[in-house]
Amino acid sequence: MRKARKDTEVIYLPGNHDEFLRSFGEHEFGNIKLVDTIIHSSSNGNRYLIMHGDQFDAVIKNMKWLAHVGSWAYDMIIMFNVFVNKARNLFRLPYWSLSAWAKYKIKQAVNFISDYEENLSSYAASKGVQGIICGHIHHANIREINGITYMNCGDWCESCTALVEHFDGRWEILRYANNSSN
Ligand SMILES: [Mn+2]
Repeated sequence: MRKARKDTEVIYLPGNHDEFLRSFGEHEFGNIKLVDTIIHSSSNGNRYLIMHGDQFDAVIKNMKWLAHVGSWAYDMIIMFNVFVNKARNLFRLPYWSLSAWAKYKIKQAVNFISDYEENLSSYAASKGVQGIICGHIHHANIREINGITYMNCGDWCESCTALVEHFDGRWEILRYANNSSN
Protein backbone atom coordinates (compact mmCIF):
# COMPACT_ATOMS: atom_id res chain seq x y z
CA MET A 1 0.00 0.00 0.00
CA ARG A 2 2.84 2.37 0.85
CA LYS A 3 4.67 1.56 -2.40
CA ALA A 4 1.47 2.25 -4.33
CA ARG A 5 1.04 5.60 -2.55
CA LYS A 6 4.62 6.52 -3.48
CA ASP A 7 3.85 6.05 -7.18
CA THR A 8 5.05 2.47 -7.65
CA GLU A 9 2.74 0.54 -9.95
CA VAL A 10 1.69 -2.54 -7.93
CA ILE A 11 0.13 -5.49 -9.75
CA TYR A 12 -1.70 -8.04 -7.59
CA LEU A 13 -2.49 -11.53 -8.89
CA PRO A 14 -4.86 -13.44 -6.62
CA GLY A 15 -4.38 -17.18 -6.12
CA ASN A 16 -6.42 -19.99 -4.61
CA HIS A 17 -5.98 -18.64 -1.06
CA ASP A 18 -7.41 -15.21 -1.88
CA GLU A 19 -9.75 -16.37 -4.59
CA PHE A 20 -12.57 -14.07 -3.44
CA LEU A 21 -10.58 -11.20 -5.00
CA ARG A 22 -11.07 -12.82 -8.39
CA SER A 23 -14.78 -12.05 -8.25
CA PHE A 24 -13.88 -8.38 -8.72
CA GLY A 25 -12.52 -9.20 -12.18
CA GLU A 26 -9.89 -6.86 -13.55
CA HIS A 27 -9.89 -3.88 -11.25
CA GLU A 28 -7.79 -0.91 -10.28
CA PHE A 29 -7.55 0.62 -6.80
CA GLY A 30 -5.38 3.70 -6.94
CA ASN A 31 -2.00 2.42 -8.08
CA ILE A 32 -2.88 -1.24 -7.44
CA LYS A 33 -4.01 -3.29 -10.38
CA LEU A 34 -5.88 -6.56 -9.81
CA VAL A 35 -5.46 -9.12 -12.63
CA ASP A 36 -5.50 -12.89 -13.15
CA THR A 37 -2.63 -12.98 -15.65
CA ILE A 38 -0.34 -10.34 -17.10
CA ILE A 39 2.59 -10.18 -19.51
CA HIS A 40 5.85 -8.67 -18.27
CA SER A 41 8.37 -7.28 -20.76
CA SER A 42 11.85 -7.78 -19.33
CA SER A 43 14.83 -5.58 -20.03
CA ASN A 44 16.44 -8.68 -21.64
CA GLY A 45 13.87 -8.37 -24.44
CA ASN A 46 11.82 -11.39 -23.41
CA ARG A 47 8.13 -11.43 -22.59
CA TYR A 48 6.98 -13.46 -19.61
CA LEU A 49 3.47 -14.58 -18.79
CA ILE A 50 2.74 -14.15 -15.07
CA MET A 51 0.03 -16.09 -13.26
CA HIS A 52 -0.47 -17.66 -9.83
CA GLY A 53 -0.62 -21.16 -11.32
CA ASP A 54 -3.46 -22.86 -9.43
CA GLN A 55 -5.33 -22.80 -12.74
CA PHE A 56 -3.14 -25.83 -13.62
CA ASP A 57 -3.55 -27.76 -10.39
CA ALA A 58 -5.85 -30.72 -11.05
CA VAL A 59 -6.49 -31.27 -7.31
CA ILE A 60 -7.66 -27.68 -6.83
CA LYS A 61 -9.78 -27.86 -9.97
CA ASN A 62 -11.39 -31.28 -9.56
CA MET A 63 -11.25 -32.25 -5.89
CA LYS A 64 -11.87 -29.14 -3.82
CA TRP A 65 -12.48 -31.21 -0.63
CA LEU A 66 -9.06 -32.83 -0.91
CA ALA A 67 -7.52 -29.42 -1.44
CA HIS A 68 -9.20 -28.27 1.80
CA VAL A 69 -7.88 -31.26 3.76
CA GLY A 70 -4.44 -30.60 2.31
CA SER A 71 -4.68 -26.94 3.20
CA TRP A 72 -5.54 -27.82 6.84
CA ALA A 73 -2.69 -30.36 7.08
CA TYR A 74 -0.37 -27.79 5.56
CA ASP A 75 -1.29 -25.18 8.20
CA MET A 76 -0.63 -27.79 10.92
CA ILE A 77 2.82 -28.56 9.50
CA ILE A 78 3.64 -24.85 9.27
CA MET A 79 2.65 -24.42 12.95
CA PHE A 80 4.66 -27.45 14.01
CA ASN A 81 7.54 -26.10 11.96
CA VAL A 82 7.68 -23.00 14.21
CA PHE A 83 8.27 -25.23 17.26
CA VAL A 84 10.83 -27.38 15.46
CA ASN A 85 12.80 -24.29 14.49
CA LYS A 86 12.55 -22.72 17.94
CA ALA A 87 14.11 -25.92 19.27
CA ARG A 88 16.77 -25.90 16.53
CA ASN A 89 17.52 -22.28 17.37
CA LEU A 90 18.13 -23.26 21.02
CA PHE A 91 20.80 -25.68 19.82
CA ARG A 92 22.12 -23.04 17.41
CA LEU A 93 21.17 -25.12 14.36
CA PRO A 94 20.26 -23.25 11.14
CA TYR A 95 16.65 -22.77 9.97
CA TRP A 96 15.18 -25.87 8.37
CA SER A 97 11.81 -26.22 6.66
CA LEU A 98 9.86 -29.26 7.82
CA SER A 99 7.13 -28.87 5.22
CA ALA A 100 9.57 -28.39 2.35
CA TRP A 101 11.35 -31.54 3.51
CA ALA A 102 8.09 -33.52 3.89
CA LYS A 103 6.98 -32.57 0.39
CA TYR A 104 10.31 -33.29 -1.19
CA LYS A 105 10.52 -36.72 0.42
CA ILE A 106 7.40 -37.86 -1.36
CA LYS A 107 8.26 -39.13 -4.80
CA GLN A 108 4.80 -38.35 -6.11
CA ALA A 109 5.31 -34.74 -5.12
CA VAL A 110 8.34 -34.65 -7.39
CA ASN A 111 6.25 -36.01 -10.27
CA PHE A 112 3.58 -33.46 -9.47
CA ILE A 113 6.16 -30.66 -9.58
CA SER A 114 7.58 -31.68 -12.95
CA ASP A 115 4.09 -32.13 -14.47
CA TYR A 116 3.11 -28.72 -13.18
CA GLU A 117 6.26 -27.08 -14.54
CA GLU A 118 5.75 -28.68 -17.96
CA ASN A 119 2.05 -27.78 -18.15
CA LEU A 120 2.69 -24.13 -17.37
CA SER A 121 5.55 -23.97 -19.84
CA SER A 122 3.50 -25.37 -22.70
CA TYR A 123 0.71 -22.93 -21.83
CA ALA A 124 3.26 -20.08 -22.06
CA ALA A 125 4.44 -21.42 -25.43
CA SER A 126 0.84 -21.39 -26.69
CA LYS A 127 0.66 -17.69 -25.75
CA GLY A 128 3.74 -16.89 -27.83
CA VAL A 129 5.87 -15.64 -24.92
CA GLN A 130 9.43 -16.64 -23.96
CA GLY A 131 8.75 -17.57 -20.37
CA ILE A 132 6.36 -18.18 -17.51
CA ILE A 133 6.49 -16.71 -13.99
CA CYS A 134 4.31 -18.39 -11.40
CA GLY A 135 4.07 -19.60 -7.82
CA HIS A 136 1.47 -21.84 -6.14
CA ILE A 137 3.47 -25.05 -5.57
CA HIS A 138 5.91 -23.44 -3.09
CA HIS A 139 8.93 -24.74 -4.97
CA ALA A 140 11.24 -22.02 -6.30
CA ASN A 141 12.91 -22.89 -9.57
CA ILE A 142 14.37 -21.44 -12.77
CA ARG A 143 14.74 -23.90 -15.63
CA GLU A 144 14.42 -24.17 -19.40
CA ILE A 145 11.62 -26.40 -20.67
CA ASN A 146 11.41 -26.85 -24.46
CA GLY A 147 12.73 -23.35 -25.11
CA ILE A 148 10.51 -21.71 -22.47
CA THR A 149 12.03 -20.19 -19.32
CA TYR A 150 10.05 -21.52 -16.37
CA MET A 151 10.39 -19.45 -13.20
CA ASN A 152 8.68 -20.02 -9.88
CA CYS A 153 9.16 -17.58 -7.01
CA GLY A 154 8.51 -20.21 -4.33
CA ASP A 155 6.95 -18.70 -1.23
CA TRP A 156 7.52 -16.48 1.75
CA CYS A 157 5.92 -18.63 4.47
CA GLU A 158 7.80 -21.92 4.18
CA SER A 159 10.96 -21.97 2.07
CA CYS A 160 11.36 -18.15 2.23
CA THR A 161 12.34 -17.57 -1.39
CA ALA A 162 11.77 -14.73 -3.82
CA LEU A 163 12.37 -14.16 -7.51
CA VAL A 164 14.16 -10.98 -8.55
CA GLU A 165 14.91 -9.41 -11.90
CA HIS A 166 18.19 -7.51 -12.21
CA PHE A 167 18.41 -4.32 -14.24
CA ASP A 168 20.29 -6.19 -16.99
CA GLY A 169 17.47 -8.74 -17.30
CA ARG A 170 19.10 -11.55 -15.30
CA TRP A 171 16.75 -13.46 -13.02
CA GLU A 172 17.69 -14.89 -9.67
CA ILE A 173 16.12 -16.79 -6.79
CA LEU A 174 16.90 -15.27 -3.39
CA ARG A 175 16.90 -17.60 -0.39
CA TYR A 176 16.34 -15.95 2.97
CA ALA A 177 17.87 -18.86 4.91
CA ASN A 178 21.18 -18.39 3.05
CA ASN A 179 21.37 -14.72 3.97
CA SER A 180 20.54 -14.72 7.66
CA SER A 181 21.48 -16.46 10.85
CA ASN A 182 17.86 -17.40 11.65
MN1 LIG B 1 -1.65 -21.32 -4.48
